[in-house]
Amino acid sequence: MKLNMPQTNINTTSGFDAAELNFEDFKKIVINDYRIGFESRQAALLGRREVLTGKAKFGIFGDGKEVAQLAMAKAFKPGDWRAGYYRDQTFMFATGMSTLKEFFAQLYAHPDIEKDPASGGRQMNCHYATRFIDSDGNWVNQADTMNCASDISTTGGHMPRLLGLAYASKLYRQNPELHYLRQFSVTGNEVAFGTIGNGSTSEGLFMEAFNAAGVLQVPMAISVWDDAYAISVPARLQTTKEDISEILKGFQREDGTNGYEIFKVRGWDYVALCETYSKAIEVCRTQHVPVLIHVTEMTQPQGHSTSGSHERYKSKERLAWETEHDCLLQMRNWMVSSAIATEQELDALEEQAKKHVRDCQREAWNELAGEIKGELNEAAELIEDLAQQSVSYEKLQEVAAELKACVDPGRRDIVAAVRKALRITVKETLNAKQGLISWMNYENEKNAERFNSRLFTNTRFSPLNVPVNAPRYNPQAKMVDGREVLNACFDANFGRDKTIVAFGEDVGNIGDVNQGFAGLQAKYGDLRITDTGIREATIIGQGMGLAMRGLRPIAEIQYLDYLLYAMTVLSDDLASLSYRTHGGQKAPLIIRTRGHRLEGIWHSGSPMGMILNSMRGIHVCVPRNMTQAAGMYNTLLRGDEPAIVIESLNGYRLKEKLPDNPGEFTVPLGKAEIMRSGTDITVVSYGSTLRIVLEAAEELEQMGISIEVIDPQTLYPFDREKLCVASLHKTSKLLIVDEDIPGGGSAYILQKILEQQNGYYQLDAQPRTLSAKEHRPPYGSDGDYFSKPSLDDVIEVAYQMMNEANPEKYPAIY
Ligand SMILES: Cc1ncc(C[n+]2csc(CCOP(=O)(O)OP(=O)(O)O)c2C)c(N)n1
Ligand SMILES: [Mg+2]
Repeated sequence: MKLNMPQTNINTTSGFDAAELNFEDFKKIVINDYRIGFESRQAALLGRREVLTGKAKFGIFGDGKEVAQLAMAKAFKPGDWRAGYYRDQTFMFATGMSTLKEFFAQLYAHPDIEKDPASGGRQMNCHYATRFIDSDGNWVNQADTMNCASDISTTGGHMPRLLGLAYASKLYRQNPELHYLRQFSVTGNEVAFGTIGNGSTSEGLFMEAFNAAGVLQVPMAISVWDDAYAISVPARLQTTKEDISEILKGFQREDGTNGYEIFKVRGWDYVALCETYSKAIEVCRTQHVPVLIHVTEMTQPQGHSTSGSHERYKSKERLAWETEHDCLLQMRNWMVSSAIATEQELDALEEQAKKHVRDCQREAWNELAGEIKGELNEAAELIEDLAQQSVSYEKLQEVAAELKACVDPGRRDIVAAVRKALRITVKETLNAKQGLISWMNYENEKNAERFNSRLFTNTRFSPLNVPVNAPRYNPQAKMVDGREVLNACFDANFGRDKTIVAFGEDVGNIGDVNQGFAGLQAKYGDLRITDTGIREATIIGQGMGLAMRGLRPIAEIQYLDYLLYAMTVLSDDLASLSYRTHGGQKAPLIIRTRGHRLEGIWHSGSPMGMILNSMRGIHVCVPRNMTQAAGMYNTLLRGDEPAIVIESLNGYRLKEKLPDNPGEFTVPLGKAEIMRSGTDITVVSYGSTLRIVLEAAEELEQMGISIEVIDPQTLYPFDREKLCVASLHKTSKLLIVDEDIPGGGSAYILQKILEQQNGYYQLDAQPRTLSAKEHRPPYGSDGDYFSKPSLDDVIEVAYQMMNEANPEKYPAIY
């Protein structure tokens, strides 16, 4: 009998094929699995203690879910992906994607990617990720490694991304033009594994992703860890019939239909779990059929998290049932009764495992504590030096003594002590002060890297580094509808780069509602230009997953007002990806949408404040016309960071000159442009209102008022060359015009110019903003006129500003 598997690895689990395995080998694998599960349980128990004794702040663990995860790990292969939630520590240990020591490093928030590769100390414990780009931004070979997309705390929030990770395999399999990209996929043989708690299947995002995967037929394997609770709320109040696989039965595929394979298995039954995962993942991987594995009868030995105890809401009977059905206990009993191991052997294994976990915990703690101790000693010494020279000797000695007496000190204790010492000596000139300040500046730089860096991946592939390339026009350049400029841009890019895909509602067959993609599906095929269902959140997730796997998606949200339905994914997942992995993951997704004024309450929105306030980590482009939009797409498609481009809804049919190089010219991000020079007022505006401002400038000119009009072009980044403040040097007056609500996008711009660019010091009049009304714009032209800034409004506000400055020259109009 030969061993049809890799050599048993002592750290990770191994798959087995019972027919090929002798009993001794089989035993070894099972015992090794039990050890991994038991160590994981010990980590959870010890982790909770570390929180309760104050060494860590919060803990949430995977105890009670170990055995299913051992089985899932057996089916997980290099090239595969996980997108899951905070219960998956056993799976991560069993696959080797994480270690016990890293588990504790994250629990202690060790801000170092060497210690906590998942997040560099930024995420709560059990929030996992593998680093799939290096520090230069290069992709690692994803086909050879096991991959874990970075977890988020919002339950169900990862489901849209899971869809995209699975969808990438479909594209890699079905589009032969992508087969050369072997560092990302081996012809789509990868499965995207998702995990979710039973309670979180109540989230809309779960249902949306579930349906979409059934339509798309992608290799997505969802495991529901069902412990019958969601914190304190029982299944009865969560799920119809208290049974998620029961109610999803309609998704089961039948002869001649698409759909799912659905499995249900108990979470303490090792053998059944191994069989189920083997079978489920086989069909998922080979046939690209999505599967649901509903794992029932799971438990929570320590309750939900360190925030409370489950004795408060679980009955005695339930607690007793959980004790009896503890999956590791059940596995152990089965091992003994099946002569896989004796009680004594398992006792010995458990003793050894406990010690090993303890050792890993201590090492992780000592490494962080050691670093901090070193810094603390340096700071305390410098404060004592300062005390020697200061009139506040005693106070400073006290600060140093308090610092040295700190139990389990953190970096904030050290920096806070140093800042206090500097405040105490604020009125003294002392030699020792400079040493302390230099030390603090040096440490603050390191702390900024630890805690505040990598909102964007910021590597050489950043769109900010894409070379600037001007549009070229030949003398006979045609004037065309704006949408045709975009169409030419997309066509050229699709021809140039086979990894680019675009999808969204009505994007495929008709080439989007404004025909930017018209004709391109016929030319490039429906795998590249694709219609989707009405499901904004998972359109974004679909794009995010593709972007993480080396493709270049353009995900379209039909109208800006519908972005709300995708905000959770944009804000929680996409925008935070680089930050929460400390630059270890990227998803260069481009979101294409259109907005600003058109017609009616849900087609005229310009919620720029909403976007700017919730999506830091995504570039925000607001092109004034389609040529600028095309240039931005050309830039973004050559960079590797996420961005949203908001085209002006009412601009598609305006005539623009068609450049000769529509797929090549670039518009740099953060480059503002002076649209018109003037001397009296600096007016900053973007998108649709910019046209109104330019029109107003003509009439104002006739009234003797000269305005300088600046288009920032992108709101984030904003005017990197500080043209706005330079303009204020000339005009000393600032007016911002947009069509968001008052205090929305315009307040953001105001902060940028007045505070960041120091524009405040140039003003000789109150800065003004002119925006839309607080309500949404009503339908019809009158609704628009009385709700959005009009030509008349712009002229009058600008005039009022001049009237305030010089009422004699500019008497009030009315
Ligand atoms: C979107 C969102 N809503 C609420 C929470 C708060 N929360 C954290 S865990 C949890 C319960 C989740 O239950 P379940 O999905 O069954 O997973 P379990 O913890 O039981 O494994 C809740 C409500 C959250 N993290 N995210
Ligand atoms: Mg639950």
